[in-house]
Amino acid sequence: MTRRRPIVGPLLVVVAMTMAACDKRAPNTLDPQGDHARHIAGVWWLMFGLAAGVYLVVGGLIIISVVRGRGTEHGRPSRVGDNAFIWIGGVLVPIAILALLAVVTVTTTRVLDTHRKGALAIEVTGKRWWWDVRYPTFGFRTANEIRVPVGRQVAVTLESTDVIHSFWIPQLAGKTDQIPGQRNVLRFTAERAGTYRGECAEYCGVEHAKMNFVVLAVPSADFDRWAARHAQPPGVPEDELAARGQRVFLREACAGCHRIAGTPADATIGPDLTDLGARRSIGALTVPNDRDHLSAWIVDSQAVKPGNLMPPITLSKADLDALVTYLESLR
Ligand code: HEC
Ligand SMILES: [Cu+2]
Repeated sequence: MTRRRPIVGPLLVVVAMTMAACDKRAPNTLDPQGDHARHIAGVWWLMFGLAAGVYLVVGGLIIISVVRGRGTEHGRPSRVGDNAFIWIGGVLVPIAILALLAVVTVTTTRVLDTHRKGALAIEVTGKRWWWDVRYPTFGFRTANEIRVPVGRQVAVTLESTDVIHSFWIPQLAGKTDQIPGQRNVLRFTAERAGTYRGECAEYCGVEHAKMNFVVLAVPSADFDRWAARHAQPPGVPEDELAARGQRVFLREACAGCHRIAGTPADATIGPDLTDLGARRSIGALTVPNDRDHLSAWIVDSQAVKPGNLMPPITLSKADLDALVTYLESLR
């Protein structure tokens, strides 16, 4: 009985993986919601089908040889010549399968690169360890949340200013490297509205695992409304506390690293905070964006995301309170 145990572990892993694949919330490459990911999933299924076919044929032949093999000991001649077997099974069939896959891969790659008319340009720069997002047509930038219109192609220009990152939205598009000094363009169309999780898919340093983002695919009209609103810088805060928070922001080191449109703060070392209040998370999906997490982040982001490039900042309780009120009012 004890000898069977070793199989339990691997079996549990397979069951867990199957369940994870069925979980709609998980970013699943086999649940494509965009043209790019759909084409890739198609190639995957073809490869899987061919591999499964080869497996079954080879497995079947092994079983036949085991069952019938003993008969040949008594001198009965083999019915299939050894040479024909090797030429067909070992040379022709593999060549045919690999040739088919090569053609399908090259054709798919070309389809993925097709530029459609009216595509929306977005520029995403990978940073240690967050994503700078710019909409050149509208002239604004944001971070870690990429809004795209459903049914319209987006052409995402991918760059990096430090190390190599890789941009991956499993349900919408395949991985594309972000390499310093090179611009790669990724084109995809979201087919259905939804929130899709994205990941950095290239190990890039200590906080690689906390370098995530979301793509919010919204109906075209909603996107246009959002874009028009975000093209306007936020006004002067009316609220007394928020106004004090703005003074704190401009007085402290914050303005040396961050940008808030419509204010003198114009640095790009850290994420643009112009629409911070509208963001769902802080620290590239590390913690939810609410007052408590934001305060904790400002005081000591190193405790939240160790090794990230924002230093701890000492503020009085009143200043911190005002600052958080100001930042949460930005949307
Ligand atoms: C030395 C540069 C630097 C200074 C100074 C700095 N930050 Fe940051 N900040 C960063 C970097 C880099 C990140 C991105 C961290 C990450 O996610 O890896 C960041 C992230 C943030 C975020 C999260 C944004 C998001 O969308 O994830 C907030 C909010 C923030 N900073 C506010 C502040 C405030 C307020 C101050 C001043 C009290 C400040 N920062 C000072 C560099 C800086
Ligand atoms: Cu990365």
